[in-house]
Amino acid sequence: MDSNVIEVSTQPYDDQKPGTSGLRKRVAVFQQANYVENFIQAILEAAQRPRFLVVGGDGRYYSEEAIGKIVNVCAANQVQKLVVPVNGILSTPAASALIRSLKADGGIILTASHNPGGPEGDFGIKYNTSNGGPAPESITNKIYQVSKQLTSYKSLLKRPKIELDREGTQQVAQCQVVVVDPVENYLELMREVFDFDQLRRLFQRDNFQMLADPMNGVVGPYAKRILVDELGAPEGSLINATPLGDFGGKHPDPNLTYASELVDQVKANTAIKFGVAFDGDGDRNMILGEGAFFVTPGDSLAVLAANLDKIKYFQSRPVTGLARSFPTSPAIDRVAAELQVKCYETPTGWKFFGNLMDSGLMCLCGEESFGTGSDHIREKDGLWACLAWLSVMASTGKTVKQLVEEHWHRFGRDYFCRYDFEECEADKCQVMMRELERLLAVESPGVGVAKVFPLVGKLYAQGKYEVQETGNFEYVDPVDKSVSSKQGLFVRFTNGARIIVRLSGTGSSGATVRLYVSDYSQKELFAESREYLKDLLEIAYSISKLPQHTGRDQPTVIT
Ligand code: VG1
Ligand code: CO
Repeated sequence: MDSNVIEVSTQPYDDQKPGTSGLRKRVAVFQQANYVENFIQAILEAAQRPRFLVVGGDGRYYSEEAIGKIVNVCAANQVQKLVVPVNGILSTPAASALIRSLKADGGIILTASHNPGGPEGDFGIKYNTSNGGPAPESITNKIYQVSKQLTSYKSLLKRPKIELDREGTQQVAQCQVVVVDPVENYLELMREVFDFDQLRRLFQRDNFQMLADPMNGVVGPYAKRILVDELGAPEGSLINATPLGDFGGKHPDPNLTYASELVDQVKANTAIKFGVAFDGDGDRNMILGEGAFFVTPGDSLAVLAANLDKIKYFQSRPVTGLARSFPTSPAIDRVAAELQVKCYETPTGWKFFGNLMDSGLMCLCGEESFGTGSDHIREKDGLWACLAWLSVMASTGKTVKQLVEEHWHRFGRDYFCRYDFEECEADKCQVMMRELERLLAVESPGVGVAKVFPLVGKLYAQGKYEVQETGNFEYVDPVDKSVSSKQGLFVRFTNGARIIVRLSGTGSSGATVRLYVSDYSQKELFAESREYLKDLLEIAYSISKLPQHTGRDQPTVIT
């Protein structure tokens, strides 16, 4: 072994199991002795010793310390090249783009996405593979296995100090650390995907103004460079555009609750025709029209799917297929049917889209959790969604509201609502899920004996809803045939309405229950969403006994 490298003995931690999108915990957890080093050692071993990695993140509190530790462990493990953005700040989509364009073996992304940051907040580490996408379950499971058995990690004898405040190359033992501009590569990609001249003309129109809110997350510098410097939006088009380690004390989650500053400003100023907010690491987006007209993520995805011909990137390639996560509203399925392409239904989490894209089966996908993206990279992409909407508006001359309402007239409307019950007691949620599983996804009592589904055929809300099917969602990856089971308990009704209950895999303390309901109408297009879904929400409460189990009868966040 290299005389500069030592083995540091360590105790394994038993909680380093990556969730929906990497390992996310309170900062204090990551600050424990060797916690970061152990996890990085486990990644490098599980990912079969990558040689060239991109390392960066949303700039949240503890990022710089973590990057120092990562450089040390990587250099000691014979990683030969690390590309790090200035100040370690790199949006998740930009990281995906950079891994792909540099042909790196993968990337280590430091983010807890939309979770609050700061000393009391969350931190996170996620591994992405050479396609630029989150590591599949086969790798994340292995990381967890390795982490539980780890007795030592490799370190340089002399822990390195690296300068992240400017571009340049530094040598750390055998490893070359290259500090790069965080935006440049991503900007180049956006230039290929969108018609920047067309977007510039949109910003020159007298009657067009937009407001973008990066919520003090990583998107600030990207929005400034692309929207303002390149496309000519006035400086005042951005709020909260400086990345802050604690997001200014805010919860950087772009929804109607946490992005209320944007909502209020767009509502108050009718000159603003388009509003958009991004999450901490820049992969989520919320779209608003004039008067803060809210576009649900499911509708946003469907409208974009129906308008892909307005986006330069898609003008030279066929629409191969579409996809959405299981709980996402089926609005996009109706567009797929019209385009005569398949719409894949995957479990929650972007990692399930990668194989479909890599195999050319699908090129546009999204999740109900404000995630939209295409196969230009392998992560969801907030700024891409913003530029995609602007392109559709520029090309059609229509407002956000017109685009959405015309879509409903054409395809019918999918009403969707998600209730989040955050930080519930974990034990009680486990009991609820177990009981619900017994009711909805009964195991067969024995070989050759048919399963019994007690709710099937039952009528609810004076016969308005009849249960057609219940179960726990299971996904077989069409490419590698891997099976992911228990991805969400569901009740499907004969009219297509659905109720889904699952536990979040991104929280850092307690348990978060997510309840999703959706229904569809071809005739009633303008009802208030929660009103339209009132009966279903009541049915969901009564079947799941959620209030009795969790002691909550009101969600913390409604989408
Ligand atoms: C949530 C969302 C999921 C999303 C994930 C990561 O997961 O529901 O759709 O992919 O966050 O998003 P969960 O397990 O808490 O429901 V992000 O912006 O953190 O990368
Ligand atoms: Co995110």
